[in-house]
Amino acid sequence: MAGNDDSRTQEYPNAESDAQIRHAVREIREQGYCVLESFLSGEQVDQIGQFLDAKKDHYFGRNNFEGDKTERIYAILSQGKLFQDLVEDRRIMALCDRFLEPNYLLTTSQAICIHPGETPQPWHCDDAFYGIARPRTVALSTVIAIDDFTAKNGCTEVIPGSHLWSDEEIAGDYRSGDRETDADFVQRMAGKSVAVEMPAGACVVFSSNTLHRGGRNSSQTVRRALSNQYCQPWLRTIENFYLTIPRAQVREMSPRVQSLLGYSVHPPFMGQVSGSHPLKTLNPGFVPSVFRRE
Ligand SMILES: O=C(O)CCC(=O)C(=O)O
Repeated sequence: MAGNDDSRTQEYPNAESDAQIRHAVREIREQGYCVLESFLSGEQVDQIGQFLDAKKDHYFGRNNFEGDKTERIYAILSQGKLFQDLVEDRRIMALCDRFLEPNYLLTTSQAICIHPGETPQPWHCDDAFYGIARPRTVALSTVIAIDDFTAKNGCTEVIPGSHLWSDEEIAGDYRSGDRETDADFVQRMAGKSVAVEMPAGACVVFSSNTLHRGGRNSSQTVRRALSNQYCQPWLRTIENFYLTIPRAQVREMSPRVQSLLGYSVHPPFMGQVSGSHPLKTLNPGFVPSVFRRE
């Protein structure tokens, strides 16, 4: 995996969080995932829970992957500073600094609420659509629990160690369509998976090439979560935030979030706008040079 320079965590000088990050880096490297306990405060959990409850029943998935009993609210960071603060949380940024190249991007930011009766998602990796040979590190995913995550209510499930599997070893996982491409895949994974049970406010972080899925919800209540995911600065992002989030709103966001949304240049010139830095597009009246009158 990328990022062997331990000095980079020194950007986050608090000794306790530094130790937490070092431990998390080790776990992600060794088993493909880690859990950050007490990631959110109780107040944040309550506020996000209330927000999600107010939005309930309008965002059901359209296929077995999204989940027809699962609600997904994409571009959730557009819904307030509360969500933007989580996108640029210093612990997550420290992990991204370790696994991704500078100028990494936010690739998706969504709420995932699994309703009672939902079946397990197909086993998948969040980077399956990038044609780069495995094992690779091209993205980092987070799932933040807004409810206690249990094996009964559809907590995230992971296959420890699968981030190190080759393309041949992983063959049969979900790529597109409705289910895993190999009918035996689920059987082959049985006994290898871990249900990531964790309290509300905790966060599971995993390498994008770790096999995982949202579990079956056989409880009577909704399992609510947020998922922010980050990718290398030279990849196409899952969500097209340029077209989702109005520039007037991006203008009010922090410099870090602006950069994560792609208002940044990956040297020497990836992301430029008709020869200008993309941040210039946030100035009212900006006109790309190609459209300017002489
Ligand atoms: O909701 C979860 O626990 C995981 C969801 C997931 O892996 C996905 O939608 O890509």
